Amino acid sequence: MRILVINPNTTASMTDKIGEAAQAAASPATEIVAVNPEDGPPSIEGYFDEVFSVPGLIAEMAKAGSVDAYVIACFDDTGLDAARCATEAPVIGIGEAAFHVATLIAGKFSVVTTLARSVPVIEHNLVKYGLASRCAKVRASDVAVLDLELPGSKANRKISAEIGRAISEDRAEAIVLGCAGMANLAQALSREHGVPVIDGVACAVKLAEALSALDLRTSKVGGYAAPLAKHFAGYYAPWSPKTR
Ligand code: 5HY
Repeated sequence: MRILVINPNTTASMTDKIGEAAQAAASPATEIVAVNPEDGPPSIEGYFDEVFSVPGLIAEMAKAGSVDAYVIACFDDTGLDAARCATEAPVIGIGEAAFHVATLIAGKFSVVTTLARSVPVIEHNLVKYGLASRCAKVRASDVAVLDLELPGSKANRKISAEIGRAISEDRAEAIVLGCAGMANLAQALSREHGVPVIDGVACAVKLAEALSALDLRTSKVGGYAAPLAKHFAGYYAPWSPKTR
C-alpha cells in the first residue's frame, strides 16, 4: 500500500524526519511518501497558523495521485475533516491516532506539546473525539516547533523535564508527544521515564495500514460527503470542487 504523509507546515527538514519515523513504523510492503506544501507557515503554533496551512494540505492531496491512505502529520490534526471530504481513502490525524492508542494501554495519559498556544487546540480536539476524560492534562514544554530542528537546542531536556512533571503531578500512566517534530524522541524518552511515550506518526501509519487491511474507507454519507461542485472566487479558484 502507499501512504501519503503530509506535514502541513513548510519545513522540509521536519518532513524528512517525519518520513523516516513513518517508514520505520510501516510494514515492509508499505510505501511512505512524505510531503509538505511550498506555501504556508514554517511551523503551526495555534489557530492562526493552522488555518493558513489547510489549502496547502488539500493541494498536496490533489497533487499526489492515487494513494491508499493519508496521514496528517501535525498534532493539531490540521484540516482533518476537510481532508476527509476530499477523498474516500482513510485520512488519519496523528493526534487522534495517538490518543486512541494511549487509551488502549493506559488508564490516564498526559500530552506534552510545544508552546502554550497549542494547548487549547489540543484540548478542544480531545473533547471533540470524546477522549477528554482519559487525558489527565495537556502540558506545554515551552519549546517552539522549529527549536526541534536545531541540533544542540535544549528542546529534548525541556520535553523530558515536562514528562517528569506529568508523571509525578498528573500521575500520567502514558505520555503522548504533542508534535510531529518529536517523532524521533519517543523511544529514548520511554526508556528514560519507564512509561509508554507515544508518537502519533507511527500510530497513524499503523492505523492506516489496519483500515486498509480491513478494506474500510471514509464514509461519503453525511459530514464527509464529497464537496459540492462550485466555483471558488479569486485566489482560491484552483481549489474549486469539481463535479464527481
Ligand atoms: C505539529 N505544529 O505537530 C504542530 C505542533 C504544535 O508545525 N507540527 C507543527 O505545536 O501544535
